[in-house]
Amino acid sequence: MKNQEIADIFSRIADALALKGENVFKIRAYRRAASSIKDLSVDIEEIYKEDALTDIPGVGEGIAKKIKEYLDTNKMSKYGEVTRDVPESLLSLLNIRDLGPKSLHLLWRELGVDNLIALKETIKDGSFQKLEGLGEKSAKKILENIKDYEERMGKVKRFLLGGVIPIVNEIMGKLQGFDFVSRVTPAGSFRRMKETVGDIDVLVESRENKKVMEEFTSLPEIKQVLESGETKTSVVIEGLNIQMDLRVIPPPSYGAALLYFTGSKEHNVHIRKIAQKKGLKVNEYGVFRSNRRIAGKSEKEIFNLLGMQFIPPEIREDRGEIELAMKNNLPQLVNYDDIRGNLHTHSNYSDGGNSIRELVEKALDFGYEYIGISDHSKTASYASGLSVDELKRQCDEIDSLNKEFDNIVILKGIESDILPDGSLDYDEEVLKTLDFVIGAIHSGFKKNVTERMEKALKNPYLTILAHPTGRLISKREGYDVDLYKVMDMANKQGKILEINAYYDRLDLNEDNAREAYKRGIRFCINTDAHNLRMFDWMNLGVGVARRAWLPKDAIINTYKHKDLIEIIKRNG
Ligand code: DGT
Ligand code: CA
Ligand code: CA
Repeated sequence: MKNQEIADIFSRIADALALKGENVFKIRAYRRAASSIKDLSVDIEEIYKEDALTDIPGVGEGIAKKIKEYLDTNKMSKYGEVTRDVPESLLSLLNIRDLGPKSLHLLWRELGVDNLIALKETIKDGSFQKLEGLGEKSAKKILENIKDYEERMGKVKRFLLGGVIPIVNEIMGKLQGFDFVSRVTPAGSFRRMKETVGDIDVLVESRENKKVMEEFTSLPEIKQVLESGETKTSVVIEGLNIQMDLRVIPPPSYGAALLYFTGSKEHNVHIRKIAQKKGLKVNEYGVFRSNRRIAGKSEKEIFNLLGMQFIPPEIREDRGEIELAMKNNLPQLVNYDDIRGNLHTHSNYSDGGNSIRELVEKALDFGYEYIGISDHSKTASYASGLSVDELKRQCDEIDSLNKEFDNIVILKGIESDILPDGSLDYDEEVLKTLDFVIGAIHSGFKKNVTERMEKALKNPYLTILAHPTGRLISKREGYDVDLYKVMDMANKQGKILEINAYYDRLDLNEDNAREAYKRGIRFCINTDAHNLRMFDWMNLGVGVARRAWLPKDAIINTYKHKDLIEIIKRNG
C-alpha cells in the first residue's frame, strides 16, 4: 500500500513550500491531501484503478495527476522541483520540536540558517532572539529541543538497557563459572542502570588474563573480536551488535578499577578532586599516598578512606551524592528486593499471553505477597479490552483463585482508558467492585491530555496514573502534557503515579520521578507485563527509582499487603 508514502511526499512538499514562504493556500492544499490520504482505509492504488482519485477529500485534478504520476513511475516531479533549492539540512531542522516552517523560513531568509550548526550559532549570538515572533523564551525552548533532537539522532548508537540485560547476564554467568575467575561485575552505564547504554563494560577478577581472554573470545555469544590485549578485550555481541569491553583485573586493584570503570566520568572527576585535597591520588589501580598503594581491593574501602559512605552505583552522576556521602547523609534508596508485588499485569482476558493462574504462579516465584491483574478496559478494542461481563467473569475467577492460594493475594484491577472527556471507562457500579484502578491514556495523545489527566485524578475510583508521559524511549516523545500540573493534581488528590518498568517506557523517568517525589508524591513500580518473562523488568523500574533517589517508603508496592490496602482503599 502506497498511501503513507504518498502522504509523506505531499507533507514534504508542503514543508518545502512553507520554508520558501510560498502561498499559504497552496501549502494548505498539500497538507489537506496528505492528511486525507493518510487516513484512507482503502489502498490508494485501488482508488486509482477505479479512476476515483478526485473523490478523496482534498484531492483535486492537480493533486490527482501527481498521484497518478507517482503510482505509474514511482516518482513525483513536483517534489524534485519544489525541493531542488531547499537544502536537505534545512528540511531536517523541521524535526526539531516547536520549530515550524514559518520560523525556519524567517531564519533562512533573514539569517541564512540552513543547518543545525548555523541555527545554534544564531541562538548563541542573539540574532535568533531578535527575529519577529522569536524571543528569549522560544530561544531557550528551541535550545532544549535541539538537545532532544541530537539525542534522538544519536539513538542508533545507544541501546535499551532492558534489551541487553539478558545476554550480558548470560555471558557474565559463563565467565563466573571458570575456576580461575573469582569475580565478575558489570561496570559503566550498565551498572549505573541508565535507561540506555552505549556499550557494555565488564570486569573480571583473575590473575590468569590469557585464559580469561581465550575463553571469553570463544563464547558463542561473541560475533566479532575488535581487539584483544593482555588486560582488555573488546568484542561485538551476536544479535544485538553492541560492543562489550572486558577487563581483567588482579585482586589488589579490583575495587579501584570497579570504581573507575563504573563512572560516571563526572563522578570520577569529583572523587579525584576530593582525594587530591587529602594529598591522595586515585586511579583505576588504587588509592596512592606518594606512590604507595594504601587501598584498592574494594570500593567500600576506597570510599571510607576518602571519608565517605559507600555510594550506590545508580546515583554516581555527580548530582550532589558526593557531598552527602561525606556528611554520612545519603538517602536510603529502595532496594531491588524490597518489592512485594506487581500491580500492572495483563492476562489472556485482554492482550496478555498467560492465564491468571500462570501470572499468580510467576508472582509466587518472585516471592511476591500480592499481584494485581489489570487488563485493558472496554474502549481499548485494539487490545481486546474487557466488556463489563468479561470483567465480572474475571473477578469471579480471581475470587476462586484467592480461595485456592493462601500464600499470595490476587487483587482485582483494571487498566482503564482515560476517555477524551477525562472520565474512566466503566460506571461507578463496576469500578466499585475492583480493588484498584489504573488510569491510562491510550488515544488522543494530542488532545487536552493535561485536562483529561487532571479530571481522571479527581475521580475517587482512580488509584494509579499509568505511564504518565506516554514516551517510548528513542521512539516517541510522549503526550503533549503539562506534567507539573499533573503532579500537582496527583499530590492534591493523594494519587499514586506509576513508574512503568516496561523496557522501552520507563515512565516516569528518573528526572520526572525525582521531581514528583520532591512534591510529596508516592509511586507504584509496575512491569505492565504481557507475558511471564516481562516480570523480570521490575528491576528496570527499581533502577529508575534508585537513580531518582527514591526511598522505599515512596514506593507503595514495597508495602506489606495490609498497608498497601490502606493506601489504595483510601481512593476507591
Ligand atoms: P555509555 O557506555 O555511553 O553508556 O556510558 P559509560 O558511562 O558506560 O561510559 P564508557 O563506556 O565510555 O566508560 C565507562 C566508564 O569508564 C565511565 O563511566 C567512566 C570511566 N571513564 C571512561 N573514560 C574516562 C575518562 O576519560 N575519565 C574518567 N575519569 N573516567 C572515564
Ligand atoms: Ca559503557
Ligand atoms: Ca566502554
